[in-house]
Amino acid sequence: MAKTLFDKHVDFGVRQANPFNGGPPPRLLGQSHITPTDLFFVRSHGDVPEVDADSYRLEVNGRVSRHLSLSLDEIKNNFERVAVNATLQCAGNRREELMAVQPIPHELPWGVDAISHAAWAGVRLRDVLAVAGVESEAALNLHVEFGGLDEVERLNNRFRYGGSIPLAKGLSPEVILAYEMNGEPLAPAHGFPLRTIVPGFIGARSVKWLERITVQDEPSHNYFQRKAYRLFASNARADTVNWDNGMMLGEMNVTSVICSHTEDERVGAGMIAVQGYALAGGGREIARVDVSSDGGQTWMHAELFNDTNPWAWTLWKANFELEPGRYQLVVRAMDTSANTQPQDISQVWNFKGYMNNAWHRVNVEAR
Ligand SMILES: Nc1nc2c(c(=O)[nH]1)N[C@H]1C(S)=C(S)[C@@H](COP(=O)(O)O)O[C@H]1N2
Ligand SMILES: [Mo]
Repeated sequence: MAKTLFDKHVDFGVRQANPFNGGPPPRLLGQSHITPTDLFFVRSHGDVPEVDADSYRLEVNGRVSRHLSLSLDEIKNNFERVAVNATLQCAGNRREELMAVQPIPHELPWGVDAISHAAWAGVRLRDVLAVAGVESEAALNLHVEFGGLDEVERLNNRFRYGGSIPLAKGLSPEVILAYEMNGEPLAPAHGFPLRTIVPGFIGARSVKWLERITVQDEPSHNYFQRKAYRLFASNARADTVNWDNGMMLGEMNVTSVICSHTEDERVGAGMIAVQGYALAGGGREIARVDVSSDGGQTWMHAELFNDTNPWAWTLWKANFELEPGRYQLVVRAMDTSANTQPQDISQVWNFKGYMNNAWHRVNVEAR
């Protein structure tokens, strides 16, 4: 089949060519539990760096008792290979809906497409840290920073992409340094030759083109940890913001989305199948998905498709019998901690446009 930039599917929705960003058409996204690599969304803040696998080295430093410098072969041969199926979602997923509430300049208007699910394989971060002399007793209040090889320009500075997670999360077995995605070496756009996968956290912490791991006392001082990917109150604005007041984002919140239908779509009257995805953050799972065809006045339970993996999204489906007329389809989910989604999108607006998990609504007309 024909391919486009970076070997993506012909129907891949390119949102920006430089740096390359895009996602799959929602209808295709909701169809398979594993997102094929050529449809998997791409979120890159800088250009894709060209990395020579033969001379590549991963540095491990900071509060470790042994500094490491590992080649790709050493990583593959000296550590146990583990497989983790995990969903990545950008904190900016569904920003487009927030932008309709109030403009959010200079940010990508993601629809429901900044999310995908893959079968990753690599080595556990904690196994690498153990060789560097970091044990779980060290975890209290420490952080592990990931540095990427790609360069970004923000606020008149050029620097490399980076971010961090609490070391306690980093020592958890699901956090891996991945060299494989869906059975193949990582594609250049997805972080070749090595990236972190931090299941349950916002996508920003799954750092691509990983060159450095640093154990340290504080969260990363990188722009993407200290300014971007923070959640601010709804009255904060870009020009007056005190960046320290934002909440550093880590675990995702519970969300659900309709993928089978788009706004103002016309459908044939009769039986329609409404489908989509739901995702819980942290190690939580989706407990229930409710779907409505009357704007949220009455609800039915969707059928759930999941492989009982807490790091994976849940696909769902609900059938409705529609007479000719106008309908508002709505979905909302509940996770295993009984967290639910806010009803009103204006409640979740923030000037960076992150973490929109309001009820997802799609208006359709049946004829
Ligand atoms: N080095 C590096 N890592 C990065 C990014 C980046 O720009 N540079 N983007 C992050 C963000 S914001 C997201 S949502 C995920 C997206 O991963 P994907 O492009 O494989 O879908 O990568 C993260 N890792
Ligand atoms: Mo992101």
